[in-house]
Amino acid sequence: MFNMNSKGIRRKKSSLSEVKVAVIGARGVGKSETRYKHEVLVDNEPVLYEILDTCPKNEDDFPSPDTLNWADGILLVYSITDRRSFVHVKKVGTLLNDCDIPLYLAANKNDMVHLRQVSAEEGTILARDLECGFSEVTAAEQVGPVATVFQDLCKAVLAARRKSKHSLLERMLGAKTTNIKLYARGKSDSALPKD
Ligand SMILES: Nc1nc2c(ncn2[C@@H]2O[C@H](COP(=O)(O)OP(=O)(O)OP(=O)(O)O)[C@@H](O)[C@H]2O)c(=O)[nH]1
Ligand SMILES: [Mg+2]
Repeated sequence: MFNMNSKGIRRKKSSLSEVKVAVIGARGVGKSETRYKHEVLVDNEPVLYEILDTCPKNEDDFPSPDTLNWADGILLVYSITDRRSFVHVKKVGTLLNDCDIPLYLAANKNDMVHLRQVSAEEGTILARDLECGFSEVTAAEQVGPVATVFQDLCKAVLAARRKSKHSLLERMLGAKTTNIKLYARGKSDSALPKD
């Protein structure tokens, strides 16, 4: 019921936003390096995220329906030193674009510029096509930029949640008045004493 945050402050677990992130990418791009921390602040509110570190067996592996069902957001990772890993996330990202699931594109191994096969511009263009955030990081060395990646993705997930809640409310309020009356009668009926 209670959780301790990094500052040791006790709080109700229910007050925490939880975001599930699946990390998708070709083999060896550095996905497993992103697991160092599980809490970020979004608009000064702590958000706890759970990470699913996937491990594709084949190059053409697409995330499973179970993974997609589970995830609130997807972090697509490629390595700037591996063009095939870029082609992979491009393919997966393009297919996921119809699913309405928030994405973030991270280009890893930014320390290996001498072995660069994918330019920053290509990453920027793909992220623009996918309408998602993008940054180049060095997951193995830099903690801050990776935290920012999760922060941005969590922000996108929370915004998408608010939007779907809002459109649900709009649909409900926009429903026929008869439905609302029925609902109101149902409520008051059930509130009446039984005898
Ligand atoms: N130079 C450099 N190496 C990195 C970076 N991130 C990860 N690596 C190295 O890349 C290799 C693969 O990293 P992993 O995190 O195991 O990659 P993965 O995507 O989880 O790979 P699979 O689990 O096989 O799909 C390891 O040797 C890491 O140390 C980075 O930012 N820079
Ligand atoms: Mg791994």
